Amino acid sequence: THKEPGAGVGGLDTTPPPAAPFNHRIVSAKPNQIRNFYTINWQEVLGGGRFGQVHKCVENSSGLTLAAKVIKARSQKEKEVVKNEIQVMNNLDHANLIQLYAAYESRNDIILVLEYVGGGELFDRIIDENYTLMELDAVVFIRQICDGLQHMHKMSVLHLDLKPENILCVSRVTNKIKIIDFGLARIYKPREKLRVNFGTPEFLAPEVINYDFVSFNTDMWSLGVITYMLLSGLCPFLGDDDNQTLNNILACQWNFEEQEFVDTSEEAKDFIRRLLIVNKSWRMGASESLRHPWLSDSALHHRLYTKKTMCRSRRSSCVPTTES
Ligand code: PIT
Repeated sequence: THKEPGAGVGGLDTTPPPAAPFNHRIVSAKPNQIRNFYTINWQEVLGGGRFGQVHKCVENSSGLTLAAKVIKARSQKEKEVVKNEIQVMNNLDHANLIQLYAAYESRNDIILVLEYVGGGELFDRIIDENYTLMELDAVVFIRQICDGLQHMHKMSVLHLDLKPENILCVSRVTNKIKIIDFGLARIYKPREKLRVNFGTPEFLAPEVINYDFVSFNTDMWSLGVITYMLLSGLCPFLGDDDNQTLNNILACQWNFEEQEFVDTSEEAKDFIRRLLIVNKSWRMGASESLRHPWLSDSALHHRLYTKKTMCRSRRSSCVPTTES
């Protein structure tokens, strides 16, 4: 069969995922009724997030398949939060970042019409017993997350809620991904502190727990946690309860002692060690991460390809907390 350029034998597939089937758009929330323009499939739920469900939908005029995220927002204050999300997405034109197509505002909610991606959450791949995840797959996933983060950070945007649930696979057969959920994202303001609801503490950076300044490298901590989870199926800081988890994070208490890491390359471990650091200014940035040998050394990638180093555990001890 025909091979894509960049996907040579034993080489790393570095081709970007398919772009959205529309040009980047500057969106504002329209007061029109969405059902005059789109047919939303209320039966088909693509995923749930903190603020509502995502459904498959079709634009009537073009036949384009899209995704509609319904966000409950009654008060003016709640609506402003969603409009911030729209503003952030207006700045982000990149194949690894889900694209916004339109937005509709009504009395009780704002509906975001988004690029459709049908491969499910990366989280489900981590825990899927039937899917053999290799270290080289993790390289391919993490590279793309870094590419997306590099673009966001270049545009001065912080994501601040990176976790495997917010990484979508383009399809079940390729390792292409797109980052979603910009509900907590914001333009970087030096000295800004962040108050977030402690829904899933496993992914929080120490500076977020401490209510200290957040920065680009706050996202890089999350990247370290995701990398650790992809390679092992384990959660680096998970304790017996939320309190213990938070303590583990603040004490930066984590290790590679689990048997899941026996075959993991030294480069992969070094990559994680340079991200899971309490002092955020010592962590690698997105561009630096892309230059790290684990993501850039083709000889290493060839070795991983021939050795077929598996990410050993298929089961994650990070059970997602059901979100309201
Ligand atoms: C899809 C498929 C899917 C989920 C989404 C899109 C969600 C996207 C999304 C959610 C957000 C946001 C931006 C994008 O701010 O399963 O095509 O909360």
